[in-house]
Amino acid sequence: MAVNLRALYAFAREMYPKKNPNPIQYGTAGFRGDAKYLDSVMYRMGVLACLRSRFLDGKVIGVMITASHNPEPDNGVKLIDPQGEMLVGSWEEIATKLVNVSDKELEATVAGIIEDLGIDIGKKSNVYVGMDNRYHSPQLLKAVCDGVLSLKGNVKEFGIVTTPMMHFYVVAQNTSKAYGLPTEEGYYTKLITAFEKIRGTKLEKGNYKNKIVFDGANGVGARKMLQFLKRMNGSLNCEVFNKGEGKINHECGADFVKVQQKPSSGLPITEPNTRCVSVDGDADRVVYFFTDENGQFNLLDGDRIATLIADYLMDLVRKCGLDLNLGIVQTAYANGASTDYIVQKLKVPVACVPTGVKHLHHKAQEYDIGVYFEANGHGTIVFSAKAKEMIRKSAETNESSATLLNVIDVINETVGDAISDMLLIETILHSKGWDVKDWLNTYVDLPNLLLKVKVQDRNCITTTNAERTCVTPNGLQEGLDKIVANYQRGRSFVRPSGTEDVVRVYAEAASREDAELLAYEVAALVHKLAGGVGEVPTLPPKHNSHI
Ligand code: G16
Repeated sequence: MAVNLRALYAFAREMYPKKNPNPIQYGTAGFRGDAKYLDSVMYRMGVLACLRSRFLDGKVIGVMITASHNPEPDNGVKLIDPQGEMLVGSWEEIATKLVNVSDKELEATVAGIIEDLGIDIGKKSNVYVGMDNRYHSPQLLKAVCDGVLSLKGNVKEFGIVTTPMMHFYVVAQNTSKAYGLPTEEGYYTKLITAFEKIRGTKLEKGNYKNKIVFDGANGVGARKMLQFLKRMNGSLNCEVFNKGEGKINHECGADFVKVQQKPSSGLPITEPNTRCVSVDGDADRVVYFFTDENGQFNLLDGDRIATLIADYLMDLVRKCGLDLNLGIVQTAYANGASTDYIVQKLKVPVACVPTGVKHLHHKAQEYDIGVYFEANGHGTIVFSAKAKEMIRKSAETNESSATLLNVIDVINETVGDAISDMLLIETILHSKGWDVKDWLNTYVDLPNLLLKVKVQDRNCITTTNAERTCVTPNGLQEGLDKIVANYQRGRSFVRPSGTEDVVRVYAEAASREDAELLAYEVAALVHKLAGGVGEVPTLPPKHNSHI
């Protein structure tokens, strides 16, 4: 097939000229930024996805247009590798190079990539594209498609989907449909069938009540949850709010609830202890929360989800009589109390890796059953091929193994999937006869706080030891250590965000007051040593938990 690389430059110059003068990086989860600069980035990612597919003998590569938890006016793009994983690290570097060259250099850069990697440009190329419901997404989707078409690749559009649905479609197609059908119906059918099989007809048990309130973050998750419910025949009693009437992620959604440590707005909750679930803008993260009879807000975040799931799975595996090892993967954001609980009570191996599900996913694959969750609610469970085979065989004679097989089908193993995670959590709470209070009672979180600090260049902060130790700028880690030493059970770390132009500061301590003091002391130090912009962060005068 003759592919004319000259067409690349013509397309770029006429339709998708590069407007952003500042360099942009493939970050924690792809490129993110103000949508007005992203046309050229999308076009070039279409080109790259096409090349990657050819490099991998025509395997389907996914492209998801979303800025996930970021507010408007941001948008972004993530590439999905054939097994539903995030794009491999070595291609992240290629992606960064490709989006930063000038329009004139595009043709030569693409020719260089083809030559360096020995890509056979005559091979087939297949790219799947989907988008969230931000108003600029359709225009950006067209740019991705044009990128693929300019290299004569095949492109299939999936319209408005959640990020995990795109991951599902990619792996379903690449496994010749063994994972499921690569369609919206295929996705719903797989998850709902498994969920309803486990749940049976008795919808309430012990303290478990079949009633949840769903906060859709005004994103795509709300629409898809409504589609789930249409097909569920009442097996889950769920009311959906923040369906798109307001701005995406604005005062709602999983990130807001986790960071602000308060309920989303737009949820008419009158009954105390109502089980509420919040997803983010593209529905790849989930957290639970409730307000008790004393008006106290309680958060059940990714750490709680990981421990609940690990406990349930270990019990089930024991009943199956199978010799399978299970491990949990966390990041530095994991609450110290959750890690203690995993080590001391669950007695499960626990690993700590840098932020980003791409890191957690790979580590989790080292176990027969790997449970990974970031504290922000982003995560899933992966089962090795060996584990699945053993469970499948055992299911012929063992009822628990048959249940475990269905549990595997409720899970979207490719990446964090807020709705799939929620169905699994509901399955577990139902099976244990638990409500949110029983779940909360498993351990007591250390009070904690997350702050953002604006600096001139966040990349001046570099870290090691799974982001728990700061390498540069000079003196920051030493200063941080001195501050932390003054707090009982104090722990703090700083790192540059890979999705927003900020430095993140995390702090936890024995009391809420101390956690807040510690966070602001560290934030002020970052501001001083890392080129802070604007006011020095200071503790608000009447500090409470809703900072
Ligand atoms: C993305 C990543 C997550 C990460 C989050 C925040 O989430 O997929 O793994 O925890 O960004 O990253 P950072 O602290 O580097 O900004 P999402 O939901 O925005 O795609």
